[in-house]
Amino acid sequence: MQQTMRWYGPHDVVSLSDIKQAGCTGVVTALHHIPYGEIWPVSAIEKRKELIEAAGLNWTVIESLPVHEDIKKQTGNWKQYIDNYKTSLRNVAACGLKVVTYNFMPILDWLRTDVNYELSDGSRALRFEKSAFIAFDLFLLKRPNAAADYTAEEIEKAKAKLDSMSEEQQSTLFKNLLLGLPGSDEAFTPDQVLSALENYKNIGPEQLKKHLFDFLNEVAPVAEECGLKLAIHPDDPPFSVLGLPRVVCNEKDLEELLEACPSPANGLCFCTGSLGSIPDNDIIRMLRKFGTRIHFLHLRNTKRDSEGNFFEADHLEGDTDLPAVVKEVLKLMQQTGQSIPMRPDHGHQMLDDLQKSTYPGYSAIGRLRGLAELRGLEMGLLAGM
Ligand code: DNO
Repeated sequence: MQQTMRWYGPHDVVSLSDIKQAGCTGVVTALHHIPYGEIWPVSAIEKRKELIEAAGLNWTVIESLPVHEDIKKQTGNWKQYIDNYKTSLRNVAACGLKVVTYNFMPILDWLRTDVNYELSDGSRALRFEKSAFIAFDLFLLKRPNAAADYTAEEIEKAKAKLDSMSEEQQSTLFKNLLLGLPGSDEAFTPDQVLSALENYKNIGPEQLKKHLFDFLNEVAPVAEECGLKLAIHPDDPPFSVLGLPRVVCNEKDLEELLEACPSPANGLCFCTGSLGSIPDNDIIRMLRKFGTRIHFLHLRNTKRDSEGNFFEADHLEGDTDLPAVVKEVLKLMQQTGQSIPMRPDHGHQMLDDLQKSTYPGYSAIGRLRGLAELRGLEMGLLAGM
């Protein structure tokens, strides 16, 4: 596997040199300063690429080339935004890039109720706690009609959760769930989220799927023509949140999206962490099934409980059998003769990371630990193959 780490750009506390020292050959990054929907100009792509190459690394994957909200809703200037997306694809291909990650989650990206969950060894992880999330939705965000989405028992538990929290804990919960989109330091305001939610009130999952497939059938031919692979990231967590449709959650969703646009350029960012956070997803089966359409791998693990809560476990622990995953990936790469780029996904905040402020999940040492374990695993398995 091509070993990479995510780098948020020149202002990232984790530097290119840190990433190089972690043993990566490349980075995964994006031009986060360009507003969603605007064209990525060749000059800006080249400039970023030169910076990365000067540090002795490759720009292996773009994560992400974001999809404008108008495309997801098919409102406003969505056609123009699709044209812009195609131009950006041509521009990144002209600069020699090969893989483009994106997602189709309405409004928000990944969501966690706790970004500082203390593990027994003193390190800190990201966690999703269902009752805390419902408490946020009902009592802090106060989404209209939210109660209709939950059972009486869920509401009661959420109320008890809220009552057990100090004011400070409630405000931290609120802040965690309104964190800005990846790479942005600006949080959402509650009003922004509530009015954005209002715009989705007539868009159900079937409609959103149709919009996704329409988008793919427009952009995948361009990607194919210019030698790019598209890699959609699954929804995280992989279920509906705040009444929003989420349509990239499970085997059926992935199967439908690959069939709806059969171009080999239309593929997946196979994230074992997102997909593995619900028990219905059989990760190994999905890997076997979608193998040649997997263009990028996010390797991490989660530990679920019976209530639907989960936290991010060490990379080789948790509910997903990562050794079995890596073994399957190695077999796949032997069959295709292609090396798939991967990154250890979120890492724990540990050792000196605990004193630093990084994007939640993106500390240096925790990810280095994940990467080193995965690298050792790969080498060990290859030796026996
Ligand atoms: C979370 C990441 C996601 C991912 C996007 C892809 O840490 O895996 O934010 O980058 O969903 O567009």
